[in-house]
Amino acid sequence: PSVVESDTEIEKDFERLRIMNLNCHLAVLENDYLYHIALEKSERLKKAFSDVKYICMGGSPKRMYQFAHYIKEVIGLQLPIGVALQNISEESDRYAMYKIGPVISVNHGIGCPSISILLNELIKLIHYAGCKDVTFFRIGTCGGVGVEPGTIIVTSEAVDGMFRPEYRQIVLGKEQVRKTKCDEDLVNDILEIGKVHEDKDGIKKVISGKTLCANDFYEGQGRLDGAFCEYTSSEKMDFLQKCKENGVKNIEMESLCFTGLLNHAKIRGVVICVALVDRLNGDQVVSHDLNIEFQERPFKLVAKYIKKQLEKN
Ligand code: R2B
Ligand code: URA
Repeated sequence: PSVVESDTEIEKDFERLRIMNLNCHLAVLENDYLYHIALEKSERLKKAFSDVKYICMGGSPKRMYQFAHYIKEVIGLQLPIGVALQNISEESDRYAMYKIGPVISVNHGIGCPSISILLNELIKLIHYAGCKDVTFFRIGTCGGVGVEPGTIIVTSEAVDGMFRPEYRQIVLGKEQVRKTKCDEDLVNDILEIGKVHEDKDGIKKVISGKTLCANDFYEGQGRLDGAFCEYTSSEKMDFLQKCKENGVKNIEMESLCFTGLLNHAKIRGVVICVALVDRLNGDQVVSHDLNIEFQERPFKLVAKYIKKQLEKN
């Protein structure tokens, strides 16, 4: 291409980035290695990922491998004979990522720093690949607040430990604040699917409410069973009661960053978590078969949504 043409391309790219509140420096970055997912800005990347519409994220690599297989069956995607689902990011050994037609299934690890790195690289990936109208899902687990274990909570808004609906990050010595609402239409669509399929197809109760996002599993979530605890059992219960009064239905560890970054980039996203425990009744999460069945519930809900959307288009 002539210099004039490529200058125009850079200008267009700059404008696209600016509109999405993304980093305009990316427009002039010749090489970009997405280190933690082991992918590189290239024509090859564009070809391989331009059809992506849904990015499903969850904590554990094993669960997201299972989700990849599950969604493959639900949307009826056929792989060529002898070809298995491959972990695209195997080389990085940080995240495990699978592509199933227009769907990406990827694990984000635990906590905001871990999901933040992945979101940065995925947002760059969909920008470089020129993907349109991408929807992000976090399908995870949580502790419920006054909800029965097995209930699915669709986050309306994420709040921090002070009940502020804000994702705060220190950038260059200053606090940067981003809003943390989930996409309202998307929340309602998911709730509607929940209503239609309640008690059928392995989907049980689906509710919506605020999600408290903590930076820790133990003290950060007011547990009495961590290595550290400098509060009483009744102080813990007072706090959980306060959560309830503030409309908090569940506690987990990534929703602030997930909603904060996606909102800022004007990308649609929703957090859907299954409660493994009701924190009003205890702290211990035990691993048992029922837990595995619980963890499949958000899969089923999201798969139904994706299938329905694909059938529409
Ligand atoms: C839910 O479960 C994990 C902690 O056990 C964490 O990633 C979360 O948000
Ligand atoms: N994940 C959390 O962060 N908290 C819980 O109580 C359960 C799962």
